[in-house]
This record gives sequence, structure tokens and C-alpha cells, in this order.
Amino acid sequence: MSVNIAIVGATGAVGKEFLSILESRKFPLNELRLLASGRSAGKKILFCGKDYIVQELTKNSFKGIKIALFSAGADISKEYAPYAIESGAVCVDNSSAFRMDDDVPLVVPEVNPYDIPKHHGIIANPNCSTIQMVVALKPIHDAVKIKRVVVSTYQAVSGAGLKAIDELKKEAMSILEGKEGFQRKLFPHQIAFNVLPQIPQSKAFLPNGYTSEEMKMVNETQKIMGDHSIRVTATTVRVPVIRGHSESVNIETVKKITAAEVKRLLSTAPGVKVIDDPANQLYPLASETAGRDEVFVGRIREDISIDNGIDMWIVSDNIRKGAALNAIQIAEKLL
Ligand code: A2P
Ligand code: 11C
Repeated sequence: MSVNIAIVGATGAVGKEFLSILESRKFPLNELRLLASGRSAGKKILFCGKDYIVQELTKNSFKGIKIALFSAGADISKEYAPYAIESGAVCVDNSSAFRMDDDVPLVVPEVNPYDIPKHHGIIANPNCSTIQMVVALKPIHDAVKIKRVVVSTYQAVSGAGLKAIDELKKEAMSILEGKEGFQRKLFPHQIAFNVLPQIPQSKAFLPNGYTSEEMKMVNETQKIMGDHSIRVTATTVRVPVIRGHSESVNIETVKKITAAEVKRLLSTAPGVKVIDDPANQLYPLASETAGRDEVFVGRIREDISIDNGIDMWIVSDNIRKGAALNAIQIAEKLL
């Protein structure tokens, strides 16, 4: 069955990845409608050898659309998803707008595909740093039940959109050329050759001292795994990498599991690839995982500081599995 698809935010970092994945997975498309702001209306985008014209997003953009893939930020989703639903579309929303709503499934197809049919017009795509973590945690949770997770992230600038990539490149060039007075537009501090413990860059810290990105990792993990007893604490950090989020993850489990058992479990888990050969200095790297679909796990070892603890290093392409691919996998399951 071929369907009519709309992409909201088609000109953005995730929007472009939607197009590349729809093409490579031969998604059964009838009509493809590319939507963005008025600034992009009339622009041409090449898809499957044909030019498509970007249209300005309006409340009338969704007539005849079966699935609307949203990735233009939470405000746009909140404003326009109701019009898409009114037109009969199902929205797969990559923003944070509806993720924690009780009647909105929050889905990672490898973890909780059974939540998809519970939707009422919106299925939320989780935050990128949460997606890659839960894909690796689910098989362990099923085997020995996870009590607590302590995660620190090393997140690529592409998580903050195309403008962030541009700022990193320009700032790096300006520093390398010895120029002074680089005008930052996005990040509150130098991101080139630096590490910023604040994501998102624009928002104030919450009263509990965490950032909203950190609280997404806490709340979304519990919702996706369907277990609110899992305790999570996160520190989310921006690094000068263009693509690919890396995470240092420590877990404490109810029952003991060895590192060898974790490796065995993860090597057959859906969507996971284990790269863990310390003798040959092999472990997942953001530079090698860009453009790949899997969640890569390595440095798997038993935590020497507690009885039932495991440490691991998880890397995935934040724009792909962390956003566009996960949303398209949901759309495929919807069909
Ligand atoms: P545009 O390129 O016309 O601004 P990114 O996350 O890479 O910055 O991309 C954001 C996406 O959201 C872009 O496709 C952008 O379109 C889109 N967008 C931003 N503001 C609006 C808006 N008011 N209406 C529709 N799309 C928007
Ligand atoms: C980042 N994780 O890397 C963010 C981007 O809630 O979907 C995605 C934010 C979200 O900056």
C-alpha cells in the first residue's frame, strides 16, 4: 500500500535525513509533501531523481496526508499537529511537545512496538540521547532488571540543528586562523575545541539543577521501558563533534550479570552492534557510526565499585537512529 506522506521541517537536519532514509528503504510513497517555513517556500529538493518544491506550512497543508513526519520544533508541532489529525493524518512527532502526554505513545520500535496501536493521532519519537540508550538497555532489563542508570553524554552539535553545525565549523576556522571576536549566535560559550555541560544551549536550568535534556533521559527512559521504578540520573554534554552522540552508561541491576553475558545478549539484540575488542583498540566511535543505522556498544565491563554493576559505551548517529530512522521505523510499523 502506497501512502501520502508530509514532512514538516523538510529543509532541516532531520528533514533531510527523512528524505535520504525514505529513499534508501524504498518506503511505499504515493505523494510526498515537503513543508517548511515561508523562508523556504519554492526551494527545490531532489528526491529519487525528481525535484520537489518546498511549500510553506499552513493549517491546510495536510489534506489527503496519511502520515505526517514532524521535525520543526515543539512549538510548530503543538500548533500544527491538531490540523494534521483533523485532516485524518497520523503524526509521528520528533519534538518534545507531546512525549510525556499519557495518551501519546513514546516509541522505540526495538523496545516497545506494542505501544504504537494505542495512539490517538500522535506517536512521539523520543529524544536522540534516550533512544540509543534504551535500545541497549532493554535486553539487559528483560534479563536481570535494571535498578539504576547513571549516564553522561557526549552529544554532537547536529542535535541542535544545521545552524549549530555551521557555528562549530565557522568558530573552529576562526580560531585556527587566529582571528578574534567571533560572533556566536547559538551556543552560550565557545563550542569549538571545548566541552559544554549544558543541553539545550538556550534554556535555563531547571529548579532541581538539571537541564531539560537530562530530565528527558530520566522521564522518557521510564516511559519507553514501561517501568517507572528504574532510577536514572544524567549529565548531558555538548562536544565539538558534528554527528553521533556518545554515552558513558553505568547500570546497577537487581540480579548479577557478567560482562560476557551482556556482550552475548547485546550481540543478538535488535538494532544493536557490539564493537568491543579492547586488545585491538576497537570500540564504538562517533566518526565511524555517522550514517549507520545501529546503536553501537563497547567497553562493556563489570563495575568494580558495586556488586551488580555494568559499565558500557554507547554510540549512535543522533540524526539517524536518534531521530529520522526511528520515526520512519514507526511509520513502517503503522503501515
Ligand atoms: P526553514 O528551513 O524554512 O527555516 P533544523 O533543526 O535543522 O534547524 O531545522 C528546523 C526545520 O524546521 C527547518 O526545516 C525549518 O524550516 C523548519 N521550521 C522552522 N520554523 C518553521 C515554521 N515557522 N514553519 C514551518 N517550518 C519551520
Ligand atoms: C540535542 N537531544 O542533541 C537534543 C536534540 O527533545 O528532540 C533533540 C531534542 C529533542 O541537542
